[in-house]
Amino acid sequence: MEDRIEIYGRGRLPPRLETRLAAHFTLRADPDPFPGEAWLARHGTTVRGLANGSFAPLTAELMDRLPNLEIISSIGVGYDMIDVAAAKQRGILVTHTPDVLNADVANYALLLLLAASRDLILQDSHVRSGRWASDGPAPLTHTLEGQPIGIVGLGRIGRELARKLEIFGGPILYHGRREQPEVSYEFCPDLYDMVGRCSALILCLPGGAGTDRLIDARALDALGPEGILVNVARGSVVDQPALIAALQEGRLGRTALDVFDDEPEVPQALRDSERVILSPHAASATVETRQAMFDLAADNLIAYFRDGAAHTPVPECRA
Ligand code: NAP
Ligand code: 8YV
Repeated sequence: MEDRIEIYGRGRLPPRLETRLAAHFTLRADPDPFPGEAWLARHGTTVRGLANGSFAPLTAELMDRLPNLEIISSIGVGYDMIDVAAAKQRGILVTHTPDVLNADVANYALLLLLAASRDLILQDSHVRSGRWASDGPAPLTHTLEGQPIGIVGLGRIGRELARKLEIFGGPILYHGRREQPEVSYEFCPDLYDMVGRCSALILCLPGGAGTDRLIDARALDALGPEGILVNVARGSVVDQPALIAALQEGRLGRTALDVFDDEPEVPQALRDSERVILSPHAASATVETRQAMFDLAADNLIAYFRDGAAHTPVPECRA
């Protein structure tokens, strides 16, 4: 029965996922995340599942063109690009890939923090450019040892990161919508108060309407001219123009960014700044973790159509 079910492969799906899906379903792939009329006319009414390999918005309008859609399986833990309320209204289940990427994303946040605090990119260019030989050593940097570090969003990834940050021996503070009594880190209900006490701030919270521009000019000023901002969450949680202004005016020390407002576009001002480390949304991008994400995305579709229940629905879609 399974092999007659049609799955819409939205965006560029990795070969591993395509192969898994093709073994169980009829795959109707379209690399363009906004399918054209010809594709919709051929497949729009027959696809029952969707494997989402795109960061482009998945809107109510698109769902309306897929009237027999039952499940959207997203590759990744963040699902701010999917209109989950619209999906729920239409009886469509949304799943994501939590947990399997916690360690690698936390490791990457740590890597970005260390690289920013020790000016790793500048040290590298100091050697390559010959300035080491001509001018002597690069300027001194600042230590992370004993420094207070703040995390916004102490969830699955944030907690894994906090555990890793313990090696520096400084206080670990966190901000979120609620205190988590089971952890030993200090809860700070006031974001600005916490940021003002930290040498570095790491963002691990979801994107979307509830967190849009949470890190604004006031928060950046509270972090200050020696402060470091690391973002592995979503570009939308930071006021990007305010971030650029704070860097240009010397009101913020360093930033290391894996995510941006309008990916893959990155403003020239960020590209030009020596106090910025840039990364192309790569925090989960190891062979091992991506395989685990692709497999979980496939398993959600397989389990749903075989057993009627997926492994990892998003919280809004849990019974
Ligand atoms: P999670 O377990 O749901 O944790 C998210 C945390 O954010 C929760 O602890 C939540 O705490 C907090 N939060 C939610 N809304 C908030 C708000 N308005 N203000 C402050 N804190 C808020 O999610 P996760 O699995 O750790 O993933 C977190 C995010 O990381 C994803 O949604 C995604 O955007 C991003 N991510 C990025 C990459 C990458 O490649 N760069 C990879 C994976 C994930 P409270 O409920 O207490 O507020
Ligand atoms: C991407 C991420 O999903 O999980 C998330 O929320 O942002 C990343 O892991 C991944 O790059 C897309 O496949």
